[in-house]
Amino acid sequence: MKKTLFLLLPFGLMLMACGGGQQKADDPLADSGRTQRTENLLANLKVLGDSGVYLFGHHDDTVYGIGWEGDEDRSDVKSVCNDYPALQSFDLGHIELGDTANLDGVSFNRIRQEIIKQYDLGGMVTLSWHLDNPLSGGTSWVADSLKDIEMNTVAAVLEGGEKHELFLSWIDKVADFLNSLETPYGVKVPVLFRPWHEHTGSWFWWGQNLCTADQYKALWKMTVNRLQEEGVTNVLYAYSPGTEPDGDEAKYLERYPGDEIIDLMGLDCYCWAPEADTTQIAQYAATLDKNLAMVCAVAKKHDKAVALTETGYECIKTKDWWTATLEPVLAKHPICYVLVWRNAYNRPHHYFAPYPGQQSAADFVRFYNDKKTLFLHDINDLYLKP
Ligand code: BMA
Repeated sequence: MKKTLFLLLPFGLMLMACGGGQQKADDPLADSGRTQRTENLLANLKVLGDSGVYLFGHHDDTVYGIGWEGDEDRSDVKSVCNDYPALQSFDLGHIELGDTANLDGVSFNRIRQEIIKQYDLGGMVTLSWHLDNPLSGGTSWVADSLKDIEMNTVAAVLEGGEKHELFLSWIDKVADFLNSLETPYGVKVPVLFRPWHEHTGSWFWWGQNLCTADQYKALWKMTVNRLQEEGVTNVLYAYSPGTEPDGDEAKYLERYPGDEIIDLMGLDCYCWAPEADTTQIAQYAATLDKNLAMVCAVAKKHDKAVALTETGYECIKTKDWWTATLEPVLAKHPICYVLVWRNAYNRPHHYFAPYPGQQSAADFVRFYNDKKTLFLHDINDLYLKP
């Protein structure tokens, strides 16, 4: 363990140790209607941001990586630095269809198992939802051939729309999954849900040019209301636009669904620079810096947690990207976590974390050893009151 922030054993593990796994844990609701542990997680995320340290996260970290798929207890990140990310991320895309596996082929049973395991270890989980298009039958992504239909999808799922009932049944499938995130000792596992992301661009059917601001906000309200009606008490909500607001607070907030809905404000920002293109890498760093400065200032005004909800350099084409590009920008902003996207087993050249032998692996270990980055060994429980 390189840095110790939280010293207590996870509550679940304590009960398992002394109760033989049979005893039910106390899982009280806070005044907000959410579980106390969910509120504690939010409070801890704010403390992290204010403390100048941040969790490191990786999407689909423990379910596949470069050259492997479905192994137990494996992670490309762990293979490089001997520690798991403090934050795990998974996607619920295709849960709405009633499928047993998500759009990237990971079974929902396995995702549930990984979420509960991560909770037992005191770490955090975030969930995205690349759901299909209920009107066109296409994917989350806008296809030119379907554009006319996709332009009307958000309107169609709102109250009065032709797909409203179908869509509520899709949200109910998400609710069933969230409600099923319960440990054997009866604790609902808190997670951060991040639907309707990158809406400031126009590549998803809920994107900027595909619906009005009011429709987008109504989509959020409908989602959260329905999940609440379905008894979901273990979820925090993240708002994560892309970089299109370009540092402009008003643009960032144009479609913000409201303080009563959102718990964490974020930003998705990627580096797609070709090999050795130092100019483009520097542009990424400048864009990240500018946007994070604005998002952190807005989050402070709204008293929200704040994070870099998605980032990464596809194929990590420079040896020192972690400590020369990413870390210096993150050090300037009070974020509570950074999440890099997946190491796809099914899509060549689509990876964002190092694996053994990858050219940035040694630099990633330096990033790991930096006092500001928190991995699983660095935290003990994000669900206890800070
Ligand atoms: C995208 C890509 C896709 C993937 C989707 C959901 O950014 O990684 O290949 O299907 O996320 O994980």
